[in-house]
Amino acid sequence: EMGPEERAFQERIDAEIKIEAKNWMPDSYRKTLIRQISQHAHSEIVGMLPEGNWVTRAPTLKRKLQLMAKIQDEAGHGLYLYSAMETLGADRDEEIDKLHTGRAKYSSIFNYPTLNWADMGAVGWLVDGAAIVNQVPLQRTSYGPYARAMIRVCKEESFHQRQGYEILLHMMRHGTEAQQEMVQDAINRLWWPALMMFGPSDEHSPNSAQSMAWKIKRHTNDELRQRFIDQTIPQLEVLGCTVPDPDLKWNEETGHYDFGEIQWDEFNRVIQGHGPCNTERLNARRNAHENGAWVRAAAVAHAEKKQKAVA
Ligand code: FAQ
Repeated sequence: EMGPEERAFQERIDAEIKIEAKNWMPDSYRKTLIRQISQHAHSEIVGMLPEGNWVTRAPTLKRKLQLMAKIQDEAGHGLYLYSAMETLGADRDEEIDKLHTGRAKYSSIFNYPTLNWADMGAVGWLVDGAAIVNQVPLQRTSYGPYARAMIRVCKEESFHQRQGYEILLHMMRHGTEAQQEMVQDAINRLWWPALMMFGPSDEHSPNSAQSMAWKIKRHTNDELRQRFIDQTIPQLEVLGCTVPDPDLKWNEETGHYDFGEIQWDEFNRVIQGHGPCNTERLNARRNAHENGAWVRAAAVAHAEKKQKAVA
């Protein structure tokens, strides 16, 4: 049985009115949002690492500038998301500590290595492409601060997706045979992990039903995965590449692509901390945090000094 506060809350959601930080909300709605937004923020921050690997080896000055701009955008996304999370009463330091001690999740995709320059194209095209498909509906998520953060994030993700695709198109159209092979190799390695970004299949997604009822999520994991595949395959064909899935086939009847079975064992291993780069990623984050301690201390000292000068 819903109490009067909870009924008013659900009526607001049903009427498509955003929930704001000061509104009453069920504890479990707050917890779910803190979980999802913090994981999303951590993903943006950890997601800088696979690309950071290529900043010093970008093939031209322009490519380097584009890559640095993209990585800086991701830092910005992480920061807006941590701020949105704080409006729910969560503590940023505590949540970041959960990441650093392996108690918080972040997207599985960032636990795979980036082995050649084509990976920078494939990450932009496939990983940011998947992120957009997931995040466009989040612009209409029921919690106001999260929805508003997503508007700018989506604009920037579309630039990322386009720059990634352009890297691959350039390598396919103007590259040597070896460079064209690098593109296909990057797609072969990243295709299945990109599909896993949408999360477990609907029947194994414990959070979906409640998150849909609260309109935190607007579509199920499988719906968004299908949407991503349907819009990505035509782009793959323009590149002249293939995906490593012998079962991928256009289905005239459903109007969608059929595709093969995802290796859920691999997905579960990766989110439990045993993917190819989990240890490396967390070590890099912890080191960055420790090495940045003096910056945080200096910022606090500066703020205190300024406050004293005013008083
Ligand atoms: N990786 O019941 P569900 C980016 C967890 S884009 C790791 O279906 P839910 C941009 C899930 O948390 C990537 N864990 O869960 C970029 C839950 O665990 P918990 C970030 C995953 O929340 C591009 C459990 O499995 N985007 O960073 C994954 O309803 C390039 C059961 O799953 C977002 O986070 C996974 N792939 O649906 C940056 C988008 N999938 O907490 C740099 C916002 C599921 O119960 C470079 N998040 N899990 O222990 C969402 O839309 C949702 O949270 C889902 C999962 C769809 C990810």
